Amino acid sequence: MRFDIITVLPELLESPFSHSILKRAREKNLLEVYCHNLRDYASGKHRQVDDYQFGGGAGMVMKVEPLAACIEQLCSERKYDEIIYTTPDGQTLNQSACNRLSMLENVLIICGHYKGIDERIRNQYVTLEISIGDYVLSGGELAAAIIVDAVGRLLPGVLNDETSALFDSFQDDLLAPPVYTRPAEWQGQKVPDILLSGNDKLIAEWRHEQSLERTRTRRPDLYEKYIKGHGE
Ligand code: 6GU
Repeated sequence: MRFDIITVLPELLESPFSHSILKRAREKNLLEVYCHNLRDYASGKHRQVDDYQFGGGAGMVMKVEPLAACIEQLCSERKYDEIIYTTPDGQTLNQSACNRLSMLENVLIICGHYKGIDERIRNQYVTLEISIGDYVLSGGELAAAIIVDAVGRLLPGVLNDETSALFDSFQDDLLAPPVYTRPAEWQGQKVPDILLSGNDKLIAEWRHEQSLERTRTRRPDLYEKYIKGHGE
């Protein structure tokens, strides 16, 4: 899978894809990530990418022409399955959206900045608008990094234990159960006996119960959805 990311801050996106799981995914050519500096597509002495908004008001707006030039260039090189704009007024990212995106070949992400991008770019090119939650970031780069991370790790062959993504929090609408590693006792806190029992069936049942209980107390909204879907 290939991501192209249009940004005014390419430096901000160097590190997130250069470590651990995503680094390995790129080395194995399962994941490609290319960042494009919007300023390279701006003209004039100042290579201006933003401008005052019509109608007045504080805050700059990302200009049409550099974005259009960059998008047109990239679209002439390959067909994109989605052109995503990261914005607080987009649909909130969730696991099912990540699952769907992980099945695509080419995805272009436009990182918003300042007051956002000129509405005409959204009308003309954008096919999907994504927010990562109900709070405001200073720019869309960290949101883009989150999308690539959450989607990239789902690609077949990226995780060592290919099944492990299936047991993530949210993958079946339940939160993950608690986990422990050595030592078996620390500061008077003991690892639950059942995890040391070696009984895989009982362990699986315990984990499922813990998932249910955790979801019920922490995310009643998810719990409702799960119970409705599974008839428990
Ligand atoms: Cl995608 N961008 C910005 N600037 N703020 C956000 C966001 C995105 N998602 C939540 N807040």
